[in-house]
Amino acid sequence: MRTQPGCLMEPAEVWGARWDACDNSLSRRYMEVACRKQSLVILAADLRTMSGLNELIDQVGPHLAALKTHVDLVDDWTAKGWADFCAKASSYDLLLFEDRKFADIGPISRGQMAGAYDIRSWANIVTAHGISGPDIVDGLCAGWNDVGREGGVLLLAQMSSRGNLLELPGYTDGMVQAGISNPGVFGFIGNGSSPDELTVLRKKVGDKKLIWTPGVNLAVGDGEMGQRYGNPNDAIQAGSDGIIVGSGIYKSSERKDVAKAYADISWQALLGRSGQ
Ligand code: S5P
Repeated sequence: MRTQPGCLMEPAEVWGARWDACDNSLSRRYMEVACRKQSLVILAADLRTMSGLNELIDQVGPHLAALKTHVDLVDDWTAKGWADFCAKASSYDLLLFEDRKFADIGPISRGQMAGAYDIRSWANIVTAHGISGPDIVDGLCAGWNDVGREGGVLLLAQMSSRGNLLELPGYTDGMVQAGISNPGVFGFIGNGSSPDELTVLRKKVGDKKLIWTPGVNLAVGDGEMGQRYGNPNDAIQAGSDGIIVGSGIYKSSERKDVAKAYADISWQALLGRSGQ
């Protein structure tokens, strides 16, 4: 197998069983990007102006593996401004992940991939809740198919926020069962604030799907309005394949250095894991 440019190790060697078992083409793309960038950091770019977003990505883009957006947060959104921003993200070798948290029935979710934001045309990955049943994944994939593209769905199996109802008995199991055999499922969202919960989720999921985790910050503990944070190294060690970090990076006065610190921690944790 060919070594990725800039990567000193083969993705298969670094990712081990995850690389061999994954059944969604984007999952391998992500694992390759992570090796090239030596980072498992997905930036939650939760800023509300296009200039702020562009400045942020220029500051930290080299240290990221993917970019997570909330397109409906942006006050001065325009189609042209967004297209330029997506092109900039691609120039930093980043997969684009719109955290839309779709939740409706399949046909409506398909339509919501279009609309004013036309998510299907630029996002590689989207999030979805499984509350409406497993067909939402097919609806979202049909949305990409409508414009001749392919993408992957991240199903929310756990959440990082206090008191969330995904903690009710049976929900996480149901979500994993619904998604584990669907090739349109890129992976699952797990609770980055709890290594114990992540260990349990990884056992349920096995190696076939990725787990990405929000609720990660170097300052562990309670955040604003019910958010909870765990340590990035602990999350990767417990089985997360990507740490979603927002305010831990964009609220820092040293964004570049902090992004690099998260990248280094995540990469070293992955290397430690593959050596186990
Ligand atoms: O359970 C979740 C799922 C998600 S996708 N908890 C979360 O916080 N998120 C998202 O991760 C949330 O929408 C936000 O964009 C990001 C966390 O941001 P931070 O500033 O707390 O790191």
